[in-house]
Amino acid sequence: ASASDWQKRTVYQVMTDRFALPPSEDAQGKTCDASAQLPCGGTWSGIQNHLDYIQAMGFNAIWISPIVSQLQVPLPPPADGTAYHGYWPENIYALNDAFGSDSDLRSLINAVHSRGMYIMVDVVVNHMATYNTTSPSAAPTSPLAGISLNGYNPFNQDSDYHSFCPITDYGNQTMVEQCWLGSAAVPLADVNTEDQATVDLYYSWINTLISNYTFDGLRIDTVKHIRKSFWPGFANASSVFTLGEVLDGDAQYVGDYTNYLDAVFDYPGWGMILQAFQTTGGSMSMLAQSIQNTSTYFKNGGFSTGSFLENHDQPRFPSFTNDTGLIKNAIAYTFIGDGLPIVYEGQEQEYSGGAVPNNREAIWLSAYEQDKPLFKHITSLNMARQAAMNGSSSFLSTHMKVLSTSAHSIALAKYPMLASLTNIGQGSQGQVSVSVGSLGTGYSANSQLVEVLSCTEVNVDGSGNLAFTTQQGAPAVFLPSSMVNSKVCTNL
Ligand code: ABC
Ligand code: CA
Repeated sequence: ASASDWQKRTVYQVMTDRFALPPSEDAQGKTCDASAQLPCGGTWSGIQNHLDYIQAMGFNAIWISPIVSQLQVPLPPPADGTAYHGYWPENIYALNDAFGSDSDLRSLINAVHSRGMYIMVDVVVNHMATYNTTSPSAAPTSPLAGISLNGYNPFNQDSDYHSFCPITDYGNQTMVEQCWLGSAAVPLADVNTEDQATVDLYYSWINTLISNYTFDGLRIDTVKHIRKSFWPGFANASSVFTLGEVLDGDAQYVGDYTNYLDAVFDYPGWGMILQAFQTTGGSMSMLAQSIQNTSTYFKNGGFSTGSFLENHDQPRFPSFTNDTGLIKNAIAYTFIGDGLPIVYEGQEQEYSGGAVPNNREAIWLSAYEQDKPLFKHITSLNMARQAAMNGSSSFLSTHMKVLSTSAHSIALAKYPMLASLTNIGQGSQGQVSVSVGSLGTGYSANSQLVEVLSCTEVNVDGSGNLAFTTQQGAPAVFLPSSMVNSKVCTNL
């Protein structure tokens, strides 16, 4: 599937080891202590068995953890833990048998496709993970000292890697690209992607992987750690939508990568969402500025981004605040903009784990409860986005605009959707006051709207003013009444 196919979707991020146990073990109430960094037993068959849960929230795409065979470390594990997450490749031509068999994976992909959903696979091509047997407490001093490449496929020679050097200065781009991530105990041996044979090998690997399994898209790990000129050929060889991870807060730095891949995660915007909604003192004008930066520095502005509030690498949002007003606003932000909305498993359950590894709680511990407030909130946002898309053919090609900001609120329009977000907090009522007529939002005086999160009807007055009061610091998302069906609001 292409970038424009994906633009119509919303994505649920599945961390395979933590989402669902295989059907035979599902009811056994197995525990999972995220802090132990050990495999908890989630599998591809588990995901397949719980697609209803994901679809019930309105998602029509999933992103799964990397699928290839992983480095095994001795137990008890080193400080970095084990490869339960899938980001420690050792053999890129074999599947990770902890997640199931080849036929389990194919069965999952078929099940996803038969529901009309897409599946995105995560891939790691910057490094192979290694275990330093000689001095796991000290940094390696020479290339691959203490490391055996027995069993690696491919890249089982020292010469397949850049010479060892740790990344110590993220401001030095050559170092970022050619030195090594990871720790002394588990160095992530940096593949020599300057070598043309290695480049060709990766291009052919991704081409085969995609055609063999019919994945619809790629989440690409560690994009800033390989030279930019590597990426267009890789993306072409995959022939599907590419969404890259460039972990940096600078919009200009991150945005340039959209000239090499279809899209990148909106890490700069994420930082601004955090500052805006983490407390009742966040700045709305800084958030507005970041929207401006996205339009300046990203190819097609926000259209070339993946929009997220949480992922498996960052502390969960409710670890910063338990104010449900703030949490709902921050989640809403990811659904009303130009980027591809992505929700990390567990957000719907209001999981609140802090930094890695505590942000990787098993979802089965929630019993896949569908009555939770955030499960319903996310469902409403998915339904509203779908209704906007169905209601107006221009929704997907219209850039979100900032209408106004005030101390505690920001009004945003992406016709036919109009939103007002606030960081006033759950203890307060919010006053929405927007003049719609003069702003090119597509609304006019006397329009009949529905605020779709509370399912309340509201009319724009004769002079084009929209006034609305939100309760408990909630966000407000409006659509024209004519577009609101019973999937969005059962009472209407
Ligand atoms: C494990 C343990 C951790 C332990 C670590 C040493 O070992 O879990 O508790 O601290 C995988 C696993 C991790 C594992 C690592 C290392 O491998 O998931 O659990 O950590 O073994 C991607 C993936 C990530 C994955 C890998 C490796 C890469 O999403 O899940 O990790 O395949 C860098 C990379 C980024 C990478 C990330 C983990 O490391 O660039 O691709 N993520 C600065 C740098 C970033 C850097 C980041 C690290 O620090 O600029 O490049 O990310 O925290 C902002 C700034 C940013 C700044 C941040 C901290 O602040 O703008 O620039 O980022 O404001
Ligand atoms: Ca590299």
